[in-house]
Amino acid sequence: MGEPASVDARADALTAGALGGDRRALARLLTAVENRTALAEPALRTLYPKAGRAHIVGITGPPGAGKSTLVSALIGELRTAGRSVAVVAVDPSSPITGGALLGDRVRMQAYADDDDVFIRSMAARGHAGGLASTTGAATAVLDAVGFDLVLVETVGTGQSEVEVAAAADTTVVLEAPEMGDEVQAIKAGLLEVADLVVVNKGDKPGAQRTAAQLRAMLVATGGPAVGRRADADSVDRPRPKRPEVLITTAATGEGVPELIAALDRHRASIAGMDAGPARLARAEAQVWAIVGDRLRDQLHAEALRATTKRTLSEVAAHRLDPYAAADELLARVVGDRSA
Ligand SMILES: Nc1nc2c(ncn2[C@@H]2O[C@H](COP(=O)(O)OP(=O)(O)O)[C@@H](O)[C@H]2O)c(=O)[nH]1
Ligand SMILES: [Mg+2]
Repeated sequence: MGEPASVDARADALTAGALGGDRRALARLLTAVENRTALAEPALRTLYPKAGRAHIVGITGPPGAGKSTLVSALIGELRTAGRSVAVVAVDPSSPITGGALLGDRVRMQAYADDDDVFIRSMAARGHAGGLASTTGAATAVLDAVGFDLVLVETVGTGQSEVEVAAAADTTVVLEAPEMGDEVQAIKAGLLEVADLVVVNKGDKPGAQRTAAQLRAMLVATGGPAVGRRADADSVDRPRPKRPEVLITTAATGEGVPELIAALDRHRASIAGMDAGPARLARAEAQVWAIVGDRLRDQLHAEALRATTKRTLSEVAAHRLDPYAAADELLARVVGDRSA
């Protein structure tokens, strides 16, 4: 009988469910946000004002450093302290078939019955340039429904860690001893986004030495500093001081309470910075993504579709440069709106 529920009504139902602790509703909301379906907008409009209380922690580093193991150890320690925690695992491969994630799943089964733990994987694929906004929207949802901490695990092998750093209040860069030259190469880029540097696998020989090297590197470069990133085309993140270098053994939990204390200290150091650089960067990523979506929608709407296509064809044929084309398209939309 009756009409199918409107998008707004369905969004309201899911939002109310998620806020009331219904984990399936929460999962469906996150799917809507990740896929940017029509449900996402009304849901985020309701949820966004309720967010802003959680501590969003990004955990990045090379594959195999022990990020997932550390996340698991952090969950255990946080739960012992009575704090609720959500995890967003950004996996570059498919979220369903990713081998590493399967291992994570098994590991996380321990929390299957704990309502104060929520684990979600998200595919990084297909989000070029949009990872920060998608992650930002997902963490806003988890924040709004009341998790104390939201951990975002992401493989630090390229641009993704910079994007995820934009979505976090505190970014932890994880390293492991004896990871060779490959790590050297990754390090410089990764260290730039670090608020805390953690050498995991403290049980292995070389952990102390790796930590000492990292401290030396951070001293030599003066540590990440405000405005240091040369390619910064978005708001810079705060760099109140050189990142601490800690050692953990995620496999046994050693050093994990100290890591939590360091996370709390970092959080305290940025507290009150409601519109501080990290949050501005996150806001910027989300808003620009929506501005882009809105522009695209308008340019592909009935009235403009044909001219948009023609302009794009002109660029494809090299009769028009992309900048001139962008100006033309913008002028059409702005003209369209002000009419
Ligand atoms: N010896 C040792 N191994 C660890 C430690 N933490 C993680 N590992 C192992 O390192 C491997 C990669 O861990 P994983 O958490 O999947 O790394 P990720 O790719 O960074 O998420 C696994 O075999 C873990 O068991 C640790 O503290 N000590
Ligand atoms: Mg992992």
